[in-house]
Amino acid sequence: MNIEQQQLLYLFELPQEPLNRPRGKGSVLFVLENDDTPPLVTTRIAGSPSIKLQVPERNDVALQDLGTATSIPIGSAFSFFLASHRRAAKDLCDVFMKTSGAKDLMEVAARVHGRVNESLFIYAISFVILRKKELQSVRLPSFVEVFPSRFVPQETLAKAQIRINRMDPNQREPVIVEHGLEFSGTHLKPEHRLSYWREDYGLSVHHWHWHLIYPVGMGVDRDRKGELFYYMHQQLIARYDLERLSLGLPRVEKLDNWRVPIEDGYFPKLTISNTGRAWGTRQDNTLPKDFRRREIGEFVDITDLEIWRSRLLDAIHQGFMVDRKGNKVPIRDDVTSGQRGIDILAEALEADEDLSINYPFYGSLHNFGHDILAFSHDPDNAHKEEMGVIGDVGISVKDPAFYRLHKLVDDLFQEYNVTQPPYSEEELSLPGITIEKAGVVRDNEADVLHTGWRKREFEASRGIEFSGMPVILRLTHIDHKPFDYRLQVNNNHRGTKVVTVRIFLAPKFNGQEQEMDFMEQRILWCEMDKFTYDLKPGKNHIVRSSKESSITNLEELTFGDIEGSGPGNSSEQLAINFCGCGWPQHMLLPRGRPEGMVFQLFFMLTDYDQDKVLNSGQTRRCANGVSFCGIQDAKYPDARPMGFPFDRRPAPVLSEMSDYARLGNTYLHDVTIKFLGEKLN
Ligand code: CUO
Repeated sequence: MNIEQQQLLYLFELPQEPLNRPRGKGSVLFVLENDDTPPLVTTRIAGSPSIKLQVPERNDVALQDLGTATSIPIGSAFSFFLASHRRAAKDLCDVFMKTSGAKDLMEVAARVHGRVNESLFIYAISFVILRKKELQSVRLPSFVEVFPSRFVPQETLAKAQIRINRMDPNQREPVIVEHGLEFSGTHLKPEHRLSYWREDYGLSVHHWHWHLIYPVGMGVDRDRKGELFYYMHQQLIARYDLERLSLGLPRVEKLDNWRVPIEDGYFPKLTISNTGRAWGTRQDNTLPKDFRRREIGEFVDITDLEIWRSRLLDAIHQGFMVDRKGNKVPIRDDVTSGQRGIDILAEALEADEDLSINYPFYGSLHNFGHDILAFSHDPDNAHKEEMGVIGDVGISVKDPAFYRLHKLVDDLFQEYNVTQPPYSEEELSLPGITIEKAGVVRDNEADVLHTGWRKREFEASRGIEFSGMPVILRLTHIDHKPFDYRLQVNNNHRGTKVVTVRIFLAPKFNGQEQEMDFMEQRILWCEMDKFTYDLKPGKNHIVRSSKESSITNLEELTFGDIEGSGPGNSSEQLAINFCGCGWPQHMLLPRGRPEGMVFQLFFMLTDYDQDKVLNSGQTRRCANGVSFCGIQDAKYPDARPMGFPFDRRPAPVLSEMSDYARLGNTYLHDVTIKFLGEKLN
């Protein structure tokens, strides 16, 4: 990252503060030509900023008229699920995309700063950085440090400011804000026992990044985008269910009846911005209502959602969709032609206005589902209340209703999946290759994995102004002890055989403590890792670290890491990490139970010659979290349908997991996960 690229990042700091406030811990000041406002130097910053970033006056025509980009009020919520907000994002991104190079983008963005909604501003600048070739080495700082008020209650942040106000003015030691196992509710309601998971910072960041890379309505049509929308969210729901079963809670139920009250409310206690505007709240047993927000020009009826769902189900069962001209378009997966029906279905269901095969007919079930839930407490703006967090792509995963909505979405995809022909035994096998043994090892102990609590620090003062004082947020989160997968594999071929190693995890028993059958367990298999391996002839011992997982992002990069002062600053980490997409590594394992909970690992080797995708092998840009995020500027690197082999119902000859396990290239193995709480070392 060169100096100009690094300077761009100061625009991510203090998104709600004017640019004449110092950034970079008081060392950097933007100086806008022809702006005579004196710098807002805070009381505790000694001396004046040493770096002055000169921003010349710009006469670009686009800067005079930002289109609808200024339509979202400053300080209010920005929602990618609202069509009008997506248009605003498109207009702003179009302006930023016309820049060339980091300096140009910095100057244009600095001129826009303060004129548009701050969440929209951060979204647009992130979007452009991820898409411009010349900015490919720019690393985005953690969303937690940019918007701390979305992770810690306003009350906690206000207390930090009060402490600062009372402190000796000469003190320079950072103020520590502990945010331990305090979440948005008490255990009086069983759902709140999962708050640590839903409100985990990494989960929110993952979801934010994913939608940044695969947005709707932004003219982004990446390889298998629709299928990835299905798969990433399917895996999110599966992992949520694993956590629920760990806690003895029933699996999440789909929200398929919009005409009965939603049992679980949500009160996040978080604020949208530094100005203290609160996210909307939802009482328990709120009845969803028609969405009539005149001020943003968005309207949808519950009946619309029901009609769209019914049309989508018709399409799934009839095997075709109807395009805008009335033509029938088949939606079966066809491996020979390369057509993936699931992409067509997903673009119509999510829905992307431009990519949907027939937006007026199939509507926008998922996006408006978010909106109806986000505004259920004030659907017509009678109370002038803000949307709930489920309307914000950055933190929607905190709300329990998110999972019920996405379970509904996933239910449609699963309905589609079971209409696909099952895999044949031949498609699942790999002659000549046998897994003799496979399992996991942690600290020299086999097949017992440990989870528990750990802490992680972020600089809250990068996102919020605390009189110039450094403020550190110390967050408690679930984590696990790293472990290795070990496989003993026989290659009976004469030469080397390249294989794809696929590893999944699922609970062995259901909520009634009965061993699950194939169809019950099928949608709970969580991808843990997927990688290629060159098997030499004869015996092979494969060792793979849990940290190398194909679904995870190793660590969130803080401002400090990027500047070179934080712990995550090894060059290896920066190289892998800079795109920031991927499931949080610390949430790779489900919690398990203190006494131990039995899960199953499923290992499968497939033929890389059939799995490989041309042109994808050469580039590794943004290849972390590849299974959920794909590879930037390249095709998705696995030709098989996502979730293979569990995306289809079983072949008649392979009706149970034990049948799958008797194929030589697979291995099913029990593993125990113990939750150690504070004792995790
Ligand atoms: Cu990710 Cu609904 O798509 O939140």
